[in-house]
Amino acid sequence: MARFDFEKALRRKVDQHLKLVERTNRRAREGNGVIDRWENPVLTGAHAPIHWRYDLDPKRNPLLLERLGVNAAFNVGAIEWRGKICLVARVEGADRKSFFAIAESETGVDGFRFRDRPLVMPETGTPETNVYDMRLTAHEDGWVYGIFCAERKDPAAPPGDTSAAVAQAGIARTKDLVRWERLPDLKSKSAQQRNVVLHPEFVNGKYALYTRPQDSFIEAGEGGGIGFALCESMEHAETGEEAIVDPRVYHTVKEGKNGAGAPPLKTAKGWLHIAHGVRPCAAGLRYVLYAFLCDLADPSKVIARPGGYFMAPEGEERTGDVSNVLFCNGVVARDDGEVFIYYASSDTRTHVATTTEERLLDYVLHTPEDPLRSAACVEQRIELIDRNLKLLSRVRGKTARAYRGIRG
Ligand code: M1P
Repeated sequence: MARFDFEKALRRKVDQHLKLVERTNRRAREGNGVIDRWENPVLTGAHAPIHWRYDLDPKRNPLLLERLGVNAAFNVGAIEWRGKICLVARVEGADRKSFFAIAESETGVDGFRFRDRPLVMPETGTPETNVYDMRLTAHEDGWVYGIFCAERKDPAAPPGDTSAAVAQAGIARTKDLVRWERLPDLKSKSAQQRNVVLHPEFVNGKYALYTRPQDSFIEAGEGGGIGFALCESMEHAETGEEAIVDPRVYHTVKEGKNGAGAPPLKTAKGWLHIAHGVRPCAAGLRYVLYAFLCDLADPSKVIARPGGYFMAPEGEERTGDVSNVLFCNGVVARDDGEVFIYYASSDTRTHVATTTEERLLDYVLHTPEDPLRSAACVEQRIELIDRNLKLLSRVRGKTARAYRGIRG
């Protein structure tokens, strides 16, 4: 049998890895006008550096076997940082535990590379089993906060139940994206908290949090909806009542549950939110992305609520470890109005969609609300159709002629 050539095998791996991290990305086909998708995912498990996964010492690992595999890189928090876009990814090891790691890129659409080491997140006195889904907020108090889900086995679980878990909001802060100070977890009246997001500005002199009060780990039960609560301090964050600003609603894209995404973007017309909505169906849960706008002076008040979703899983996005899921917890808005929406598909990989503040505002302000009944939806659509038909019958020119030609 031929002798295993360690050097050659490693060379092959390095070449393959470089090809992946250096590949350029291209805007994908025409979209819905609201956003543009890009052809390649920007971050995957395979982007994890080789030295995170393999022991590169030929004496200890003569056959170059993978020792600590990486399963996926998804649900990223995002921030523009010293001219680059930094993503704090949920990297999931082959052992199912997630950890955070920063990948950065000059362009925001390709060339993301993980830093040399994953992020070291200090534990609290009650260590969690799993951490994931960090939202990054550059707060006006001068800190960058990372709020994430800290999950522990339910101490009240009966013997033999190895699944019951408690999700709480973990809180950390940093000034350099290198050293992270862990603060006590958020205290709230809710048994479970996931998808907690810190508002970037003080509201009435207090910190403001978007929450998701739930009574059980997966199901919303009697709870759910996107909540809003104020708290005095982030060093001992504790909320009182959580007012529901965006509730779950029967037979909509957020019937099962919903959750705030990235911190809202401040625009001239209001605070713009990108959130996820979940509906149950025979195939399980379907996660889509939707948007809404809140009042600038009162961020707990929704002022525009377009119906339905603006992004749902498409093509390869539909399948993965948890299929039929789009999830977004990281958005970057640049000073020139360009917006990068980082979203994950099916709990497996990270993609980018680009748009502009102008398009997003047009979308939230001029897309009609969900009228909540089939008959009302038909009425809404016929109103659009009638206006268009009238317009088309008057308009001359090549496009109108071509369009008249394809009509039934
Ligand atoms: O598996 C889909 C998502 O499920 C959870 O989100 P939510 O609490 O809104 O249902 C999270 O575990 C999330 O990480 C995951 O992507």
